[in-house]
Amino acid sequence: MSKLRHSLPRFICQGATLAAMLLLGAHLFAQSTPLLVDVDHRAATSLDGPWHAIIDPYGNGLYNVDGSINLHGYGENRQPKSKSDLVEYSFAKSPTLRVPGDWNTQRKELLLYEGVVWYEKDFAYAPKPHTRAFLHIGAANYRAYVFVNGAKLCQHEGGFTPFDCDATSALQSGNNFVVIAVDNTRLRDGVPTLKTDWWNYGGLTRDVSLIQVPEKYIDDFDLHLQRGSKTEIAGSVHVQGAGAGEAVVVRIPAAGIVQHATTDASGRAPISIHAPGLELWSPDHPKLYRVEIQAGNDTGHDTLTDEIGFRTIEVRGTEILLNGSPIFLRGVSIHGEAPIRGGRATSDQDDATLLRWAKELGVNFVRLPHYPQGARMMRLADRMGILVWEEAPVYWAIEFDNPQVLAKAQQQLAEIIRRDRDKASVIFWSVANETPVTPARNNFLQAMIASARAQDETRLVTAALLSSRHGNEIQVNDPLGAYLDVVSFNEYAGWYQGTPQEIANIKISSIYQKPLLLSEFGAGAKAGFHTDADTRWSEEYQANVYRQQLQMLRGVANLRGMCPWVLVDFRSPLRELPGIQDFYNRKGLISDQGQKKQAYFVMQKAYLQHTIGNQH
Ligand code: GCB
Repeated sequence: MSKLRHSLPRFICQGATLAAMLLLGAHLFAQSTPLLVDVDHRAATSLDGPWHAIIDPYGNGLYNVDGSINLHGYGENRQPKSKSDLVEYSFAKSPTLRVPGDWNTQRKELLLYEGVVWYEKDFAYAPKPHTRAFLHIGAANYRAYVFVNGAKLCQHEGGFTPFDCDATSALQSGNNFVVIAVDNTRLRDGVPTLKTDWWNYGGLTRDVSLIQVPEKYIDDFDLHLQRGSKTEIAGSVHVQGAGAGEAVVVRIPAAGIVQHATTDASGRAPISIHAPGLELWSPDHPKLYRVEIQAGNDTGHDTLTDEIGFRTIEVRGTEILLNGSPIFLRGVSIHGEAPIRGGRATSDQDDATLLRWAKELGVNFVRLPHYPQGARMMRLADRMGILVWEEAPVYWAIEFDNPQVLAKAQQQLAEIIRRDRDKASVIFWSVANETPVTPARNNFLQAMIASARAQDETRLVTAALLSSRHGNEIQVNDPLGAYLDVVSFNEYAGWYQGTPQEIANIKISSIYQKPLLLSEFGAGAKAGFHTDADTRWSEEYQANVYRQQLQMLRGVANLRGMCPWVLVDFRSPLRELPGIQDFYNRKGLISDQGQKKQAYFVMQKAYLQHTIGNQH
């Protein structure tokens, strides 16, 4: 047990039943903002680039003294009307911050800043009749309040998922301005909560754009191979604003598919396509099909295109099956941090470097912990043929007994499922990481699992569980395992527990007859620090932990995958040791500056030579 893990607070179930939590969560979620899917394939006006920014440490322009939102604060972007008019802020005179981007790494004095930052941008707009316009925000950490031309449009909580604000009625022909207040103050009842082992990067951290759609538009669709079938595509297309009888067409030209369907009273058209002869997507053959979806008719329609891979993922007994065949997941965990330059990953280039490093390591799988990363990452994984684990930010001990917190967690899970359901690479929804077992937590996570299954019947549901260690036994016995498809667990033998030499004697077992996945193991090392293998922080120590772990893992029955912690050193406020950590978690196989450590090569050899993962 690490020191961190010892400090996790204990929770007492306050009697919230599973059914009550499910109901309340669903109710609260129903009130959230709309969300367009496949936004990166829509024609959009990008609002990326420099935005004027006001640092507002006391939330002076956002909150009234009672904590409510001030609708007449900085969101109005006021200019003095006369020379005697008093206005105590000015966007025009404030310097800019880049969007997308965290504020922490753009100005030295903001590295540790937590609080409110205001963003403002002017843009031109020409309204078209019979259209709607949405402001699409890829992510804003952690709470965001959006104003257009002085009117508050929407707000959103959750730092890693996208949201849309309907700006149709607020926009005018010609010049417009948008103001977004972003507050990254950590909250006890937030998801995640107060303590995380990663940097609380604040700001508009992903792309922002303006999207025009017809009055009736495709806001959601889901097309996937039915579990276990290589020929039947199922799913639905939802047309917002449509009632019964709206025409929908799905085309997959390269497969010769043209499928007509009609919406029901709720605007949803069920899709069922017999598609023999599809080339299935896999890491060896990441085949993507261009899919065209059209709703409406000649007098008015909405068209969306996408690049979709078709594959199945299932569990049979203790095996994980990709397209019907057993697979071992040779993985690595990757935080959403930009290599070399640091800060939040924001570009295709950032993601490409990370996935290239992972691919060179020999992986067919990546775990993207502990929060959803940008959609660019999943697109790239789709193209590169890398399987992906995505995770909701339910980390350590959040307020499991608080139904509002469940609603927040379910909302973020729903947003990410909706965004990434069209990505073949994504095979897991992970509902949590290292959550101490209590009745309240069990109820909470069962509700999360039920949500994931209700929204996506094809992917596997998992969670990174804590394991319990008694002497040389590590047992995976968390009661949540009964509800998961794949039982994943973290263990740090040789780092938080015992010495590397003791690892050889450890036996890992699970009480479940299900696939086991080691979602974390590892050790810290400062790149370039070389000495003997008994000295902490040396590359030799870390490499030794890897050698011993690999040896032990070869003997674990039902092990179907593993994700060393972690590909690259990442910033963390918990890691302070001067000269070694300097606010970086040093468990990377690669340093934050791109230096490969000895352990990288130990792991690479095992993956490339397949000396791990043969225990079928
Ligand atoms: C864990 C956590 C991860 C930490 C890691 C560590 O168990 O899941 O977020 O960063 O250990 O380095 O201690």
